[in-house]
Amino acid sequence: MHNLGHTRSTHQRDHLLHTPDTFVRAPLPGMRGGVAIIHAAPAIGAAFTQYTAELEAEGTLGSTTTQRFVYVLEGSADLATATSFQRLSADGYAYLPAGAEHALTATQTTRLAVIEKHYQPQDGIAPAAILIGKESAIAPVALGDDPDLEVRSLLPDAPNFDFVVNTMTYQPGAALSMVEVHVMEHGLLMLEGGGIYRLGDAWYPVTAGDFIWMAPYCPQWFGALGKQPAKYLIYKNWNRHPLG
Ligand code: UGY
Ligand code: MN
Repeated sequence: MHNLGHTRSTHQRDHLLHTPDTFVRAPLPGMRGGVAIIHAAPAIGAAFTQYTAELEAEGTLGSTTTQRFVYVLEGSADLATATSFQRLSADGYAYLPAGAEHALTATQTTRLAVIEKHYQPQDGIAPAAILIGKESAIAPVALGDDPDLEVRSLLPDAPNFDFVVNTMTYQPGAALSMVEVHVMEHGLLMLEGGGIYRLGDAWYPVTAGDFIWMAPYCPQWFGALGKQPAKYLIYKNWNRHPLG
């Protein structure tokens, strides 16, 4: 049955819900053996770029002059830098500061969440070094006093980072305790489960595989539905004065 033009995807002034049925794939400059689905970019008003890279074995990302954060969604990839060589498997991640020479090569069919952002230097603060980690090795912290809503911070909350990436895991029925309205923007990839996301003045059913961009000040709230936890990977700009 044809979908007759229906989709949950929607693009509004202050948010984008990007669902897999609408993903369009194209290679990025320098990428070999793979394609990218660009979810967020300056073209929608975002101050960062987020894409899913789908690589075949031996596929590689192109180089970048900006900071890059990579999270392995599926498969595995070898990360070679000037001083290290490491295999990243599912839920492994790497932060690469601007200018850090590196090559990331898939060892099998692999999907990566990639975030790139121009670094905003801060007087007297040296940029961060390369960081490699595994999401499942990070100790969770309850958000507020809700034991059913766990946050894992994948990057240190330190002034040499101008963004953070966290995972948030909601037990069924758990929800944000407030509608948030804040200056930071978000890139969000649903990893598991689903629920209802309030964005602006609309409430959307969302599920694993969906991407959401939230502009600065986009009213936002999430409640998890179903019988399994809902989990998402979420980017926000951080640690910088709004005047730059
Ligand atoms: O970090 C955050 O702002 C997070 N609580 N936002 C969200 O989940 N939409
Ligand atoms: Mn938020």
